[in-house]
Amino acid sequence: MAALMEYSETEVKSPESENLDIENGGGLFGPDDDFDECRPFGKLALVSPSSEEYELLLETIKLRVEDAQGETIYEIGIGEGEPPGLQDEDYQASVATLRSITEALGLECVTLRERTVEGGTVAEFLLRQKLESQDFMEIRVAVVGNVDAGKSTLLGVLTHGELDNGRGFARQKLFRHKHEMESGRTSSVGNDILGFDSCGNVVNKPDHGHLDWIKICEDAAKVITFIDLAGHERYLKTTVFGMTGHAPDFAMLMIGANAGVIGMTKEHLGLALALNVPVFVVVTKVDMCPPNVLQETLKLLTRILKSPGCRKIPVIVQNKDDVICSATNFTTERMCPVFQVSNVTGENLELLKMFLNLLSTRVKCDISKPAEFQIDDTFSVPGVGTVVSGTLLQGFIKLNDTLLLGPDALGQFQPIVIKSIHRKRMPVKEVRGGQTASFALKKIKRSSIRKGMVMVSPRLEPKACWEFEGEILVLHHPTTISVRYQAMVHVGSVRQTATIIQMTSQHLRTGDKALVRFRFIKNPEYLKPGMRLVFREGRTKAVGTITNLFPHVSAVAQNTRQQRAAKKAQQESKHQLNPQNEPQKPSKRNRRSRRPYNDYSEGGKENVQSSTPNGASPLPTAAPGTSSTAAAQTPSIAPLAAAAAAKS
Ligand SMILES: Nc1nc2c(ncn2[C@@H]2O[C@H](COP(=O)(O)OP(=O)(O)OP(=O)(O)O)[C@@H](O)[C@H]2O)c(=O)[nH]1
Ligand SMILES: [Mg+2]
Repeated sequence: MAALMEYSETEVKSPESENLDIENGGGLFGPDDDFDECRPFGKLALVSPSSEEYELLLETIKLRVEDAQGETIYEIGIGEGEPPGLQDEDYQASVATLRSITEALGLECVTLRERTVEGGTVAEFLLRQKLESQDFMEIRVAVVGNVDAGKSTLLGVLTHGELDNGRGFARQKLFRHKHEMESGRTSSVGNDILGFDSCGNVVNKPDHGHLDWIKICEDAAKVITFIDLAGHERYLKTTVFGMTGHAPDFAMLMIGANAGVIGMTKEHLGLALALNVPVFVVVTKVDMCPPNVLQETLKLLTRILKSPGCRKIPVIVQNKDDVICSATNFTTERMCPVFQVSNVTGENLELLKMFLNLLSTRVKCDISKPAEFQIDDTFSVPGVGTVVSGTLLQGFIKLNDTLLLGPDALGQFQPIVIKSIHRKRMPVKEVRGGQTASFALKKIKRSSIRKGMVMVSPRLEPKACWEFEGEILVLHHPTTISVRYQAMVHVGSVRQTATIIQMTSQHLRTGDKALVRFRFIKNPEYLKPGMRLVFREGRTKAVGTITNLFPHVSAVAQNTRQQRAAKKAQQESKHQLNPQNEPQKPSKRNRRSRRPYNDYSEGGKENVQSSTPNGASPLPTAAPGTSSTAAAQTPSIAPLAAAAAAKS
């Protein structure tokens, strides 16, 4: 992620000079920031409120808890423009009022810390909704970092409560495949959960190394789902899918203290930044790292985080106070807490657990909107049938609901009934926006469902699209990107090769921005404007946002067997190569003789054919007197340019 990660030495201040004022949120918050909204009343507000004031306080706390999806951190003894601290009597009265309010609202009230300052006592309390045993808050944390950083090991240690031996003991519980066991390398998207009860205690109790997820979910008020990703470059495609398709709330970037910021570390950090996922860093293996090497690692990390490409404020977490401050201010996205732990000795793991317990959902999902569920995996369960798993992005789904599943290869959606619902292996009756779930579906074969499909409420009248427009920034490309360039597009759980069919610049180089129109090569997809996208192929990377969709016009046979056969016959008769932007897989024969994507020598150009669903050319019509081939070679960028100009 060159453009993102480039950092200039001159911009960077030494870590010592950046001694952050953690107590005051590291100087993060200007007067206009949300931070002040936390204290709309003076510091004496809770001392002896009138009944009106009491009602107002109750309403404010209720709103704050609802806003943060079920919990908030409340401070006592701090008021705007007043010196912090309450005298003992006032402090006790304030705590009593707070407890009475939390009781009335059905909240658990846990003291996080009490500090003595000049004006008296200041304290923070965690207010967390008491939930029924079936219900729990859910936070997803994607775990990224270079190979061997200790990602799977840390998750094994956190979720199973047993320390590692430094030789791969703890990670074994995380592996999904035999080859992962043998090589010790994660290659897929793994999952494990860590539950906290309403008082913040870990509820994971492994039984002979086995974790009972249902028991954890029943006992927990909050469940952290870790998405264990692969560090090896070879599995980057899967790691990007884990970051885009599993909708993480946070990214935990892991760095081996002795190895430092190497390999895929910057790549993964850049990915999290590009997707606007707040990052915190965990430096592992501090037990086996000489102090000077650890200092070097931290110094380089600090430098990278502060660089113009990242614009983060690193906070080295050393004690509980730092944890509370960084957790309270973490959602601002700019703050980046850095932990230093050992999976072998257990050093600082308690601080990390405390931080995880205080994380709260960053995205507010509207459950009043029509349901929209993105599928990230499919299974065939003996005795149950087809099961799909994924994230409910908005709305509400309950048992026996009928949703629309799609789009299929023709861009169509079919009604489907929800047979059963599971959240973290626990059978439930309903699932709300922001939660992950698995659904058993009636009368459908697993083979007809692919990752990237959605299940949505019929109220949405979903439309699939072959083409979409995105505003993209090229983070890295060795040469130039031009029209007809193909690469893998990741948007949510959609992962498919797409061709650039138009763009506002003739060529794009590293660091360039443009409005680009893409076309999927295989299937139409369900997308929405505003979604973040990653566009990559080898070392080429671009990120951006979807700005416009061009819906699939009609269900005219796009990829039917007959059409494929007809096209194949036509191609064979002409002994031509299959064009690169056809919305279908080339035949095996053509795949063998396929030329590189960027080989646009004459023969290739001549093969450009119309490929829109309704048979119209996806490119602008040729001006009178020019052949359609010529038009295809030099597509007009006028419509996009006009759109760009209008936008600016
Ligand atoms: N001494 C020591 N060894 C550790 C620590 N954490 C992990 N290890 C060891 O480091 C090795 C690599 O750990 P993994 O958990 O497999 O690393 P990973 O980041 O999951 O690697 P990939 O899945 O391949 O990306 C294992 O042998 C662990 O036992 C630690 O804190 N101290
Ligand atoms: Mg691993």
